Amino acid sequence: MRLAKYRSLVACLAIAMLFAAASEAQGEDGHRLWRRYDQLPAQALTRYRIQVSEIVVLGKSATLDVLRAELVDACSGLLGSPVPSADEVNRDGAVVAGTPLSSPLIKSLHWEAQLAALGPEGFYIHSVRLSTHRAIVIAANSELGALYGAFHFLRLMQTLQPIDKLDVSQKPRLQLRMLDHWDNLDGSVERGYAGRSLWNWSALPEAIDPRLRDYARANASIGINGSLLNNVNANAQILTADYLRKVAAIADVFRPYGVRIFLSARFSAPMELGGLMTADPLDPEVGTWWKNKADEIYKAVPDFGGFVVKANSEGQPGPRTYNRSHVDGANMLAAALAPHNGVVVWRAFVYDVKPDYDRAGAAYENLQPFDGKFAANVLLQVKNGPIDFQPREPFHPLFGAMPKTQLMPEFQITQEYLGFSNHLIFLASMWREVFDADTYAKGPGSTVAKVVDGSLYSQHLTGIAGVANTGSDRNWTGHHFLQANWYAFGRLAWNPDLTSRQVAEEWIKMTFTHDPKATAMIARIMLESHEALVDYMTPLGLHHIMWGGHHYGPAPWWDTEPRADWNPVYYHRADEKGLGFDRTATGSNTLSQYQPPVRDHFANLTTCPEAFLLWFHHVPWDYRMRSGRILWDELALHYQRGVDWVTATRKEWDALAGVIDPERHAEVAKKLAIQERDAIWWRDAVLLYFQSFSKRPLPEGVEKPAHTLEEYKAKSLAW
Ligand code: GCV
Repeated sequence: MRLAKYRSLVACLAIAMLFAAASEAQGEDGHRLWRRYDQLPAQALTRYRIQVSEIVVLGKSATLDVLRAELVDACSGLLGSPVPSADEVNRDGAVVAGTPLSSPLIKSLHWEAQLAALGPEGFYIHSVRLSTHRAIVIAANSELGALYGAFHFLRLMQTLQPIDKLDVSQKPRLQLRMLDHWDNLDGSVERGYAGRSLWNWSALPEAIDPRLRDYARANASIGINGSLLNNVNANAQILTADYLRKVAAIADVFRPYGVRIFLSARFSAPMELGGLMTADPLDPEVGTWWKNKADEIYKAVPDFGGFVVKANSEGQPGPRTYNRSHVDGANMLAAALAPHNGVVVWRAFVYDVKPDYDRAGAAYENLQPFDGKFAANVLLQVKNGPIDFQPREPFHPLFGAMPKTQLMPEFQITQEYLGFSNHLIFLASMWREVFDADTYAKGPGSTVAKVVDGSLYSQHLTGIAGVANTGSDRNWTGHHFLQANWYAFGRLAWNPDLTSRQVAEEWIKMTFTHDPKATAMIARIMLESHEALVDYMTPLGLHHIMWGGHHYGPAPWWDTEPRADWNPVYYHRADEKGLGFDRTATGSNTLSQYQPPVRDHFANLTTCPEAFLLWFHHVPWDYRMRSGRILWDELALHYQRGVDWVTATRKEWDALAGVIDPERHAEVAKKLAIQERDAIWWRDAVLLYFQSFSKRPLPEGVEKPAHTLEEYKAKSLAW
């Protein structure tokens, strides 16, 4: 007892010193993400200080240590006074966290029934009395579950929720929630706009960058439990013994936070590394090579998650190189990983050029015939839409067409086609559209969310991947607001039913401000941002009209890429008659890949949502839209509306000076200026170009372009 008191006194002093040092040292550079544990507003402090007085995390393990430290640091910071760690419940306001195994206090509560339903990662938070004292208990079946519970509890405080009568049970809806890093071994990041790779390969395994821990901690705080370290355009070197030592060092840092490592496997690795003459998946030597490689990996990284494979896509090798099928390839790798409980994430992003083909139908054609053929530890990873992470796409037809296959959506958090890290856009709204889309695969209500969370077809293994937007930039994502997309991805992966508003408001309060007016204004900006970006980039179902290669800025005229389907002209099909890609029965008919109610809905011009009009139809310039305006006028007004939104947002943001700290305020303001410049560029360049087909004047209310079409065509990235 005395020892316990002494320890808690020492802990108090240490925290007080830490706390003083921290508040001095913190600059507002965004590095702390949404885990800013600064003192909460006065109105919350009084009650929270009574409700939270000490932290009781019993037991010792890497995860329990992390859990204890997080609760102590966070509560001390949020309450503005030291909250000590204790070995027993000494007073009212104890926060007790752990599992029945790690904590006799939790075991004594006999919560077997409550915990039974929570699975390995869920948590139960309940206000109770322990040894006559009021306490909040965060209990779980695993230490990781308790850590997730602790982060949830902290989120409640950070967002000023009541914590007096807690009774919260949660478990993730999707099992594998992973960030995919398209990081190359030379430190560059494919489609990365926030600096270099976070993994410093040349310094590993000896030197561990503290950011690795920060990264794992941020992920754990939003429930992300997997990280693909290397680009899917893979370099086989990652599988060499040298690199596996480096990978193991990263895994050691991530492990306490429950983040498991995945690697992109280059399909031809048995030839490149093993000296085999072939990588044919049905060749026994090849199978053995992968089996041995899997064994070697699991020796170095016992909790390795598995392989992600981009096969026979954009020049990557794959089973089809040897006249074998995707199933042959995926199942061969699955067999190598199965003894270790590893999984294969096989990507459905496969598209071969054929005469008259429509890229939007390619993944379905390549993969759908294999429904029901993949091994039990294979997940088929399907991009949200059928083309490639456009500002808006209809949902991918595969979600409604593979009932016997474990499907896993792939979202892109990094903004390859969405203005890099220069444009403020909150992607939760876009992802909600995808989750909520009804595939009709098993009648009405068969939403994408229900397909991928396993509830529609009792899918055994579930998951979701987001292509990361993180990098070595101090603020992680290159733009303070784009941290919200990392946050939103994790939150929606945990619970795909959360509303965009809920996620936005949580994030704002944790990251920027508790000021109600400012929160409301920022939330509105975030919630409107996706529609606005679609307006100034690709309204009414237009898609892929960006510059070739880098995909930044408008270039609807672009037609010099070696593949037809990398050129904007392939997608918009503008001519003197009209605009858009006919994917109905009179055109490519890839609309037939959707279930009949969806197909009919999109095929009929009167029911097709205007947001997808030009995705599915080639529409005359003078077609009457629902507004009564003709297509050309409506299109032009969408572009103008997008620009107007950015202009208005800049003003609103300026008005928040004084509410937001000056450093982040100024940095966001600079990015908004770029966004406005780009929105104008988009409007003017695209409208001038399409005007050369429509031959119609700009409608009233649309500003005249400042340059000629030729000047826009000649423009490089630096305008
Ligand atoms: C990693 C698009 C991107 C590529 C990316 C590819 C993929 O084509 O432009 O950079 O490659 O998608 O998802 O594999």
